[in-house]
Amino acid sequence: MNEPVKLKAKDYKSAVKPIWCPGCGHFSILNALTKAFAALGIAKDDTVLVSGIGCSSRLPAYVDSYGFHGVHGRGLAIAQGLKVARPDLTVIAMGGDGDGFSIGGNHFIHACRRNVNMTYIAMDNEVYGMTKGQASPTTPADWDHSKLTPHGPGVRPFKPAALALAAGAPWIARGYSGNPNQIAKLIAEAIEHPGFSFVQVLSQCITFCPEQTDWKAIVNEREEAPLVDADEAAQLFLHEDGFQTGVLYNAPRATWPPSPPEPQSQDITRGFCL
Ligand SMILES: Cc1ncc(C[n+]2csc(CCOP(=O)(O)OP(=O)(O)O)c2C)c(N)n1
Ligand code: SF4
Repeated sequence: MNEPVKLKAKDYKSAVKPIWCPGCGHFSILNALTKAFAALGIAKDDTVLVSGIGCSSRLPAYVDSYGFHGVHGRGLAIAQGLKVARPDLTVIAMGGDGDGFSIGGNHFIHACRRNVNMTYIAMDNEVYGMTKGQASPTTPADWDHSKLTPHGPGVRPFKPAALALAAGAPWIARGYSGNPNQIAKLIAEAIEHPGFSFVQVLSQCITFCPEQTDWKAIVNEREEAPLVDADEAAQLFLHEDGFQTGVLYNAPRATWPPSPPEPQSQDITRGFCL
């Protein structure tokens, strides 16, 4: 990481005021991200936030760093390319569950597999908020609030942590928008992790899923240390309820691209007849 700077969380906010609905969970993630930046002393000029499209993907506009509001589902592709070209930068991609697990699902699994040294924050409200409340890949099968799926989508929701693990993600965490201090810690750890770090944040959409205020009673902080064994993590991610928070899995592995080999000193006399 580059030389730390001394700034307060509020110094990382841009002049653009968020247009999220009052009570939207995404506010917490914005606050947590700027807190994490202040804690790590992140230099604004060395930081790039990349997003797709959605309410969540508006976030880079609200932070005073470099930003790229990309194309729906393609934030991770842009972010990985950027990090490979400019490994000196702190690169963070973000977006919603629709953006990341539906149209961007392919990029998500390959980003986990590739393991470029960057962070991805999935702002998961289990719904397409921006387009007025359709079911997403993480919507419960019986969620019957949308006219498009009056009896619920009827399809088993994705388990993002299990998917990330199966695809090879070396570092997996989960936060909740009701606990911004915890999200700030998770994001700071994610940035410091030497590889692809995936933070799923359960972020309530108060407008289309007001019932998500009930999450407060269900979410629980995992007390155990992060798992390092992939088999144990698979057991956890396949069988848990999806509401445990904290760093859940931490098993660093070689990043991509591999470091170029050190230049070898060459014996220039070889091959010459002296
Ligand atoms: C290629 C393309 N397809 C569809 C859309 C329409 N669209 C915009 S945002 C969005 C879903 C956003 O949902 P999510 O990513 O979960 O974020 P949220 O708004 O809930 O934060 C969709 C389908 C689009 N902009 N581009
Ligand atoms: S529609 Fe939902 S996700 Fe979008 S700003 Fe409003 S509360 Fe947030």
